Amino acid sequence: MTWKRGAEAASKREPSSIRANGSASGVKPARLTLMVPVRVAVVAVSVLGTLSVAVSCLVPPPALAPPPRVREPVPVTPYAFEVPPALAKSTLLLEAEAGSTTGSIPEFSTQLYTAGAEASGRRYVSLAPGQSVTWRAPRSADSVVVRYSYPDSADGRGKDGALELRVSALPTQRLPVTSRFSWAYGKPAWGSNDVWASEPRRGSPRHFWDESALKLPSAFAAGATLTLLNPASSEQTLSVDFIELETVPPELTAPQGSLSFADYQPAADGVGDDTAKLEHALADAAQQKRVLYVPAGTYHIASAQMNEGTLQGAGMWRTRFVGPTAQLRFGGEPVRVADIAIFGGTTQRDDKSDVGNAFTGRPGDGSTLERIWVEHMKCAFWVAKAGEERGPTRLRISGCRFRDLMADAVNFCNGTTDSMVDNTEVRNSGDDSLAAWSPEHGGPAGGHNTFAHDFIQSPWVASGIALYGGGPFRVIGNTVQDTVTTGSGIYVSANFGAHPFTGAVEVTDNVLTRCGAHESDPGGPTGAIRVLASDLDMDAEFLFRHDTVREPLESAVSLQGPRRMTGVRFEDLVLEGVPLIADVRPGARGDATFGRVTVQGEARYRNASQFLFALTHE
Ligand SMILES: [Ca+2]
Repeated sequence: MTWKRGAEAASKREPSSIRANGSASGVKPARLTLMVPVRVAVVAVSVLGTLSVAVSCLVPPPALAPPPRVREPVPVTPYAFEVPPALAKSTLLLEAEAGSTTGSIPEFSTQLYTAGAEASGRRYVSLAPGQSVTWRAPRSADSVVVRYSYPDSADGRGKDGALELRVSALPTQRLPVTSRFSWAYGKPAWGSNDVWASEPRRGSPRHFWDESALKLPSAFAAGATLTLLNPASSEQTLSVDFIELETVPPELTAPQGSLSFADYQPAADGVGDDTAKLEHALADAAQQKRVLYVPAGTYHIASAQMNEGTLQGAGMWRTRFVGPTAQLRFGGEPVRVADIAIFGGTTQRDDKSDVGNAFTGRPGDGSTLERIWVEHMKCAFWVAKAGEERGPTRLRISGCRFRDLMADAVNFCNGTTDSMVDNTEVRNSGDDSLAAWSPEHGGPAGGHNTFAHDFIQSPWVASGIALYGGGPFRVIGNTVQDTVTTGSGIYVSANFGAHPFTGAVEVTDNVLTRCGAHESDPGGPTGAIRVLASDLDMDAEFLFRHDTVREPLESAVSLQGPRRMTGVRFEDLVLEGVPLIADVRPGARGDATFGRVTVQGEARYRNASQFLFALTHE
């Protein structure tokens, strides 16, 4: 989320025990009288901590806890999109720590402000000059992506270097690396035009990692040896998180009857500005009702207007738009954009501007973004502008990869409805990877939105998938790994000035590995799944079904108030390496039910708000 945490969010109702208990909101005196001993009791439970919690698992909820509400079935309203099947991943990821290395491998760590906390698997390889890491390729490929951390310059502006890649008989390949797009410092100033400091002296380093992609001159076979070397001539010790192998799909040729961007004689060298020519070509193609085909090449653009029609590239490895402000700006009519990459140059997070987002504006109803690779931007797509544009309906984002961002990858905002992100990879986003936020100031609530079969890794701030009001929603078959801070794998939250939740929120068949956070905002440890009723009561159908939680940083599930939540149900949870199944935070109100939890090893429930919260496990 970009500016919801800023001035906008700060002006909203701050969750406080005074307000929650009614003394600031005109609740009848009789209720106040009741609340006084309850508040004392909650404090006592908090002090007693684990011991009191263990007892709470063995006895029925105290008489003061409200019984779970018997709910009427929620009417089922059809979604515009069927949930598609999960597509096979085209990439194979090999962790550096699983290779053989002449370097060193730091211990597993989730300690904030360390590179380990933000690494895949929380481990990586550190390579001094002359050191290397080697893998045996389990399959053939002709391209690599390496996730690395390169030391920042003393002035924070960043510096460049290179790794060497040696693959079987191929000539040694040079893989450029840089620290320009990673590294953020200090306390974030949410909502400002410069959220993170780039000055290393501010301390508290974050966002250590970046990626470098390289297409090789030819393929290597399964069993080939891949060695990544920090050259002896380097003066830097750097870190490698993983290498990813992929066979680049064949070049897509021009669709029959299409208009070719080549006819507009673009510079296509990544240097000369092609913005005006692209806008011209897009307008011509739309007017002629033809597809605009953009051949393989690198095109330097700024913000380019695309009002309607289709932009078809030759493939996300082949047709690449670049530039510090590279962007496609939509104008309200339906669009289709497919098989391109947009690589920006965003090094700071500006919460007051949509410059630095790969896509902006409002696409028309029924628009699609397919197989698009976005890197080094603020957001891939923050949909529509609050107060100016209502989000579209039936927007589908499919088969994309959004990596190395300063904020959310996708936010279905401002009343976006009946839309879906599916089979999309998000890595290293600087805020929620995929979110649906329905701010009251942004118009009507959004709903009937779906996140399905997405693969999310290492958001360096916030959550993998986050829902903020509105509904109904489906969150189905997604994978989230390695959240770091103020975040969960899946977060369902009534805050940030959102509309109330309505309808059914179905969270099904997701796998959350090493998710949650040791601390969060609002405070406290955070579960791999988090339900937060901080600003509004949550009175809808929240059904979590057959989700798998592995090795969370804290608990599998955390439930937090101070507003009331009802209708929260977990069924068929599968838990591995989870000592704490549910963590009901002090002051939480409402109820939740856990049915058929499968646990490997010992696990327990903790209810630190047992006088206000009914926790039932069947
Ligand atoms: Ca790793």
